Amino acid sequence: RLGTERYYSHAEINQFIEDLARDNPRRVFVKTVGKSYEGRWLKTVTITNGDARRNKNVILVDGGFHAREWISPAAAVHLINELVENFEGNADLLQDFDWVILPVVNADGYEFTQTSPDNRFWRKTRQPSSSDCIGTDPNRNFDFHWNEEGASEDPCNNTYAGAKPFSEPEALVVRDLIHSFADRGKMYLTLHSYGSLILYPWGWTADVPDTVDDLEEVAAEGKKAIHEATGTVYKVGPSTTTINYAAAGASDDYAFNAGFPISFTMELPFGGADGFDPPASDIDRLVRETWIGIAAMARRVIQKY
Ligand code: 0X9
Ligand code: ZN
Repeated sequence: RLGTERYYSHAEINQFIEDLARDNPRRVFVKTVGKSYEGRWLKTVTITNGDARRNKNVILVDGGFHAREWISPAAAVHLINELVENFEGNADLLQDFDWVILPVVNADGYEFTQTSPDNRFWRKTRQPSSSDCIGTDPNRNFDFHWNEEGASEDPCNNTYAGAKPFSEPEALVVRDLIHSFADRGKMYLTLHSYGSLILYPWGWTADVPDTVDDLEEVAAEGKKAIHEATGTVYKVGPSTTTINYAAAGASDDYAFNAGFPISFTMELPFGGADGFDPPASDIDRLVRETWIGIAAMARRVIQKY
């Protein structure tokens, strides 16, 4: 089990999920799903209840899209810990659903922010562009209304959409995961920071989907559970009007369009001086709180689908 006393590296997180699979061979499975631009292995962990039933519905969670949002991989790790170590308390969450988690999507960027204080607030990937500037915003790189709104064509911009859709190997990995669960994927959750928000589609337009009531109902469940547990006030709403900008080419819209009936970006709370840097002493509180929200949303999803 990884603790919450500090932020862990991508390599440590990979080691942790490998160890977990080795120690729980009937319930936990690790799969290498791709490689980052710089060659880091991207691994998913699938958590089941060990009953060997195939093709259950799936909840897909990822973290670490944006390099500097360190609390996101930490929350993904905590969720893995909870589902595996406290599996009796969470039996209902694994009865008819499997969970698939990719804790650090942007492994290169995450590593970059962790190896020098100067790079702490790097956001993008690390693949060079046509200019001297490095990196693409992986959350503008998906091929759904790509580069139409709230994305930049300037490789030096923090929201650079990339030379073409899916130019980034890390975004391709998430795309393939999304499609691999297209029929049985019921909730897609991508963990970001910051803002204390649960955002649902669309994020590329101010329009809302026909199923807005379902999205609202599930998200409200997470908001309520968190408020009751800790007093933290999350805001729930359609992405574009809630975060106050449209941004096309993001993974949440892509997953929703691909068939996940529930798809959320969860923006964890502000922390530290810049919002992206909650002190290590806050990790435990934040990841526990996040898990409470996720579990509540999952329970509602399991009821509904
Ligand atoms: O802008 C983003 O990518 C996300 N916010 S962050 O501060 N973590 O960068 C929000 C994405 C919301 N979803 C869509 N716009 N589709
Ligand atoms: Zn983000």
